[in-house]
Amino acid sequence: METVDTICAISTPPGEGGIGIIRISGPKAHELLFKIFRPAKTKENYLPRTLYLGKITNSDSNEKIDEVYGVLLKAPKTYTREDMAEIHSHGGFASQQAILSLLIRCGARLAEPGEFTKRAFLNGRIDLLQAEAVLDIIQSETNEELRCAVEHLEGKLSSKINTIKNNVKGVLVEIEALIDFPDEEIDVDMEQCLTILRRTHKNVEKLIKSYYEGRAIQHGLEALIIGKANVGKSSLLNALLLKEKAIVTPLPGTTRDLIEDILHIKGIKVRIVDTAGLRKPKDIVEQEGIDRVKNKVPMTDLIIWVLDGSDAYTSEDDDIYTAIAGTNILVAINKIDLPQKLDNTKILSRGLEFYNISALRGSGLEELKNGIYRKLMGKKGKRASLLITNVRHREVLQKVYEAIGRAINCQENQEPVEFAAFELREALFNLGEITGETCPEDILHDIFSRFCIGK
Ligand SMILES: Nc1nc2c(ncn2[C@@H]2O[C@H](COP(=O)(O)OP(=O)(O)OP(=O)(O)O)[C@@H](O)[C@H]2O)c(=O)[nH]1
Ligand SMILES: [Mg+2]
Repeated sequence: METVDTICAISTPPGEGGIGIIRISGPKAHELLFKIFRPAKTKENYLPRTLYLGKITNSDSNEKIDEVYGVLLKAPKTYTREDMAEIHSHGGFASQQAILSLLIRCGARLAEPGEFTKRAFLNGRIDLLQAEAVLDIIQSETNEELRCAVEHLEGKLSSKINTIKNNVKGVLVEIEALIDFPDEEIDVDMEQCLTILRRTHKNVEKLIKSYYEGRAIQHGLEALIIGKANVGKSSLLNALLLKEKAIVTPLPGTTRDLIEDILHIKGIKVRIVDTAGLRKPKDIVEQEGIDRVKNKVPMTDLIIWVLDGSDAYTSEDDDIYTAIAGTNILVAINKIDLPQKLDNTKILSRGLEFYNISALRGSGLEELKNGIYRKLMGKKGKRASLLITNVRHREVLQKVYEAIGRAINCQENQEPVEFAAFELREALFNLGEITGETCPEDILHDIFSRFCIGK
């Protein structure tokens, strides 16, 4: 892929910084650098990947703009596989803007969002999955998210997708031989083809299923703190967050609205939501608060049901259980620092997992957090080896899954092989969309426009 123009952009974040880096990529990258960069010591040959001290000067006015390092990077061993150059200037707004303006005046074009990475993709250095991983790395907030994105950038997911693609292609080649040479005695082991398809079908399914876990790592899951008034729900929220997010008072009915914040547990983001105590409402504000909680119950990922260990179990608690029964529940018995009055037979008989805590003293919270993690991530507590985190990948894989499934059916029902071949071609086309080989231009545009300028 030949790119004609040379692009430039400020690649470090806007604002004041120790240094700021301007990147240039394209056939004229080196020429443009030397139009504005005066090295302190001129050399006959400038080595690539070496920092040279010098000044950026406006050759028209001879005005000096900044003292910088200039770096040359030679194609094809660069991020974009094109000739590149970098200017490491002082990280001030005026200096960087002035350098950028000079470059543009000399013939460079301001890069579009993600255009450096797009060129790396178009020039075949990385596939589309890896390009998307670059964006995920930039946007990672937790270690687990980062680990997942780095794995994708390293090409682990690409290689998994390629294995699936090669298996489908292998079977398709066999079947197409039958279609192309119907009169010849071609020896195709249909049983073996079916075995390969069934195994591939399973592998695609596993990847699709990993999306839930992947999404949990990337976008977070929600846990709703629910219970009677005054049992210590807001105190629990504050204790988990280690800050006074919600108002706590000895008065029942303190919390009216939903109050939420993000908690990181073992690398996953959990949106913890404190709610109004569930009781007979005393006014319309409280009624509205309670309605909001009840509406949220069916949609949440986990309910943390808080009970007051220093108080008796009442019919109000039974009403709460009726409202949440059947959801993913974990019980926190709070106020264990006080003499205990709670009879927990109903908790035990319903087989609910419970933790004794004191939100006030901070005791039992680590165990509770581990419980929250396990409940959210399913019983296994150990993540799948490779995760899908991107909804685009999941949707395309779903199509692949269905197409392979239909191909298997055609074979099992001994329908004409043309039918299975049609489905497998469809699956291959979709797999190519994931890695970028057959990805339509508008989807590519969509993906790269989510990047920042300069990446
Ligand atoms: N001794 C003791 N008191 C606690 C504990 N947790 C909360 N409290 C007290 O219980 C009272 C109610 O606490 P909140 O956190 O406001 O209870 P809540 O469930 O949010 O109450 P509403 O918002 O009214 O539904 C406050 O006086 C807290 O200090 C605990 O672990 N031990
Ligand atoms: Mg409260």
